[in-house]
Amino acid sequence: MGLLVDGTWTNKWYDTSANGGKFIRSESQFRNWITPDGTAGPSGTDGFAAESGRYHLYVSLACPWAHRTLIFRQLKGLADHVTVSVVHPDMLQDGWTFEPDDHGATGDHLFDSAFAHEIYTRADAAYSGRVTVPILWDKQKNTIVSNESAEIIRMFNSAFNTITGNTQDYWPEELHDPIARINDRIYDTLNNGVYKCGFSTTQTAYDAAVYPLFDTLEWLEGILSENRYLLGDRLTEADWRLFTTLIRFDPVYHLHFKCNRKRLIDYPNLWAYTRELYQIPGISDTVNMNHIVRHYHYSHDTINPHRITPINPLLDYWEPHGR
Ligand SMILES: N[C@@H](CCC(=O)N[C@@H](CS)C(=O)NCC(=O)O)C(=O)O
Repeated sequence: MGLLVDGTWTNKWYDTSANGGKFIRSESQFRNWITPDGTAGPSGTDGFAAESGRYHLYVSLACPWAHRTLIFRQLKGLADHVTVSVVHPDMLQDGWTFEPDDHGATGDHLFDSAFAHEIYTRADAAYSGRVTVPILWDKQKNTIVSNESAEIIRMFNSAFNTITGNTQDYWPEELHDPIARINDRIYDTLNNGVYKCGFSTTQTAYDAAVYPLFDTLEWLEGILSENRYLLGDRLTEADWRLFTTLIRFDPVYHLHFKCNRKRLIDYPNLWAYTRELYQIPGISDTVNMNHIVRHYHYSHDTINPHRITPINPLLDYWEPHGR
């Protein structure tokens, strides 16, 4: 596990000692946007027009942030337009690697690189920072468009609509404010909250993360007892951002990250809602439990030094959801 410093790979894990044992996620640095005509988006520069076959996604099937982008690629009919490479689930001293496996790791289809950090230095030879997935690559400009999943899903939501004919909108104008509000709480206490629990290195930091996490789950259980989806009858990006954390909750976060006050299946509405989203056509293909369970338990040796991968709880995601 490590990061790039001035373009050189350095094997260093997150240093929590400066922050009272708290895990603080760094900001993504590549923030350009694909737009229908190549004009600049809310950040970054112009020149990234939506075109079939031009862009490539680098993902880990284990990673909840990368998972969002795969879901939007699926939902928005982009599978024939945006190509994908999948990293190996074990993230060790070299970071993410392109070692293929029998469970979905593909190698690097574009450059046959050994390591994901090579993709970052290809875009910026002096890059300093973490080497994270997802990475959205532009084959034409030979650079990274974006490494921020929250923004990649917004691009996928609308930039390619005229190419695909798919106008399904998961970020509808009239719901921008309520979606942003619910995303903020879910990001802080749940999507990132599970990491804050798991990566904390003091009791105080863990306590500060774990109670708000379960308060949020209780709150969401209440919302979903009245609403079909988070914002009412309409499925939005907020649901998909929540889904990638929920699907990992019982197999990984409950045990490995010590989020163990309750399991997902102890919340009848959240559990049925997770199954409903899982059963939407194309979504189950984006969920790879082998990579999910393997990655966390095998990679984080500060949490699980013997790298023993536990057996999975028996969960039936295909059980009728009744919603
Ligand atoms: N803000 C980024 C976060 C991505 C992220 O942290 N990905 C994790 C995998 S789940 C990663 O690649 N971590 C490697 C590292 O931190 O060194 C996003 O949402 O795209």
